[in-house]
Amino acid sequence: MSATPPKVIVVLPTYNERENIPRIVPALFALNIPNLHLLVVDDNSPDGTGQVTEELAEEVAYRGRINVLHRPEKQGLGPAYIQGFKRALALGADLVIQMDADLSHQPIYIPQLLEQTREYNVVLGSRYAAGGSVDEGWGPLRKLLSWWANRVYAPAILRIPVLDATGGFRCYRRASLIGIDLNRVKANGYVFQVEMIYLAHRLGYRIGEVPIHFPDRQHGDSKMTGTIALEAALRVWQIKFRHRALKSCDRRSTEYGD
Ligand SMILES: Nc1nc2c(ncn2[C@@H]2O[C@H](COP(=O)(O)OP(=O)(O)O)[C@@H](O)[C@H]2O)c(=O)[nH]1
Ligand SMILES: [Mg+2]
Repeated sequence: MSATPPKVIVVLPTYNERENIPRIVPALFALNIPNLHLLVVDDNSPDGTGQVTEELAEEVAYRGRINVLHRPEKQGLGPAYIQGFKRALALGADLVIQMDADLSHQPIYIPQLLEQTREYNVVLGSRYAAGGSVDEGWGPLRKLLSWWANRVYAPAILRIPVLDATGGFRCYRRASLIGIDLNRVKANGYVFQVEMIYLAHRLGYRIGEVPIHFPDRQHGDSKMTGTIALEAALRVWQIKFRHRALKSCDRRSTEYGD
């Protein structure tokens, strides 16, 4: 008799990713990870991503393993993730993976992320850990800014021992997603990732990093702009002042209601 493997749910936020969904879905299930499920969180993408995903979910190979959470409109990454994480927990996830739909986060790293959850409560796919890298096409300025934001700016202000605080390729153990208390998270844009990792650190969770290569998306458009990046940089201070007094004893202990 073998024990049931942990239930793994990949939460994938999408906005106009109709070309990428039919690429990432087979790549995820080709990993052959037992008990792996997918939850797509679509903000009513005008390009019909939600519908494309529903059709894939009906295919025999994936039936019963793909859920789609349809949100009425584009409300930013933070609220999409929070609703998606709560749904994943309600569906019984033991481990929750978050990643972008555009294949910049390559499914091949998922086994390593899962493996590291034996030791860590939260595991990051890390572009800036030793052995990690970003797309060869990035110009020197973009490379420098991203490296500086992740390796210098965010760790210095927040005092977190993390080399890729803005990355969105992660795996959380169930207990840490509850303990963090998602109702504390206020960020709705890209700084959401930073707020989550700061909360995890303040609450005493162990954070591990797996080096990844991060290629640029080949299909569809990035929603990132210079203004968004600047706003995120300033909001790091807000995050610090909001949560700096938290300690391990402030972990949430009860499940979320629906
Ligand atoms: N549901 C939802 N997904 C979003 C939103 N904004 C971005 N995304 C998705 O989040 C992921 C990361 O966005 P992307 O534009 O690739 O950001 P970049 O990688 O920083 O350029 C992709 O899968 C997007 O489709 C949003 O407002 N709502
Ligand atoms: Mg992207």
